[in-house]
Amino acid sequence: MTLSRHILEGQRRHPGAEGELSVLLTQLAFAAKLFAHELQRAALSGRLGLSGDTNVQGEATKKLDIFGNQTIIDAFAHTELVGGIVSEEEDEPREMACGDRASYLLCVDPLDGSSNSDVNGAVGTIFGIYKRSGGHAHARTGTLPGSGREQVAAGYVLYGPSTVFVYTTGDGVNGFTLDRDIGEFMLTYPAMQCPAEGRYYAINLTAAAEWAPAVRTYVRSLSGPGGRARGYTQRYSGALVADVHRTLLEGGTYFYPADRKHPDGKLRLLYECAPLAFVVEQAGGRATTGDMNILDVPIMDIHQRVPLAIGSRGEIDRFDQLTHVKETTR
Ligand code: AFP
Repeated sequence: MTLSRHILEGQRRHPGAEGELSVLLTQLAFAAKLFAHELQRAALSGRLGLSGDTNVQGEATKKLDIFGNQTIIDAFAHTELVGGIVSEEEDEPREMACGDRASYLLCVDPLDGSSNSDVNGAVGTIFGIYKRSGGHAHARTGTLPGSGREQVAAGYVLYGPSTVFVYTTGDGVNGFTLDRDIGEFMLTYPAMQCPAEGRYYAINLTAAAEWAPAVRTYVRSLSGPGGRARGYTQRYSGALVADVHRTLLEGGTYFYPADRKHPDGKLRLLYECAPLAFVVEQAGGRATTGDMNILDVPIMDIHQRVPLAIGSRGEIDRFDQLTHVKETTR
């Protein structure tokens, strides 16, 4: 089963569909193939290292950040598929030429985990897709969506030993591995289900002293000798996509809580947390800020940050019980 056929069969289950979302997803897969090819060659073609610029969030950008961003933009130029692109690498939504007639808004982190790129570690691309809504806050992007619940599709690409494309359109989650010999993504992870419990937890412990007490208590319950006795073990790759992919397949949790340096959390809602929350929820897991479901967080700004705990339902439920907070929606 190729990705293209899978997308087409999904489209046929929606009789009113005009096929634009299908082409959009196929273009994302095309961009992923280009990016995978470039990542493989980056050390040889001189594309490793810093670009010399900083992005809107004050982070030093890598040459590959810029390549990844441009690859996505080029994949949608003149397609009339997306009115605009919200990207980690763009200060403002990038309005697309000929985007006036487009039906969709694309939110993307082209290169997640860029610090891994110089050491040949796993990196990713994350995407969330919304129907363009009325209003003209931005001519081609429309007004911002209300929350991540409005996503019509989302997914990620993991560039590791192999390249894996995982997506949902709200009808379950499926994963595809790139067969480089034939240039096609093939279905290798059908109907992905996040186990209800898991023994892996992924977290950067260096800011532990600055977390809210409930977060500290929960992580201590996983990380001390008691946690080890119950089979918990830590994995942290430095790339959200890689850690969430493991969590999806094997269960467990990924956390990035608020700390002094990141009072609202570090990760971005529109192109990191909300897309992954949609995927994980569709696979039976959950994602929370600690006091509300990530998919219900009102979107106020394109580069908005939120604290994130994401993964197995049982683990996230336990985390919520500890934080004594009730979610509005589960
Ligand atoms: P970039 O997308 O800017 O490379 O950031 C990576 C990331 O957002 C996420 O993928 C990692 O899990 C997290 O940051 C790592 O951050 P720390 O280095 O603070 O643990």
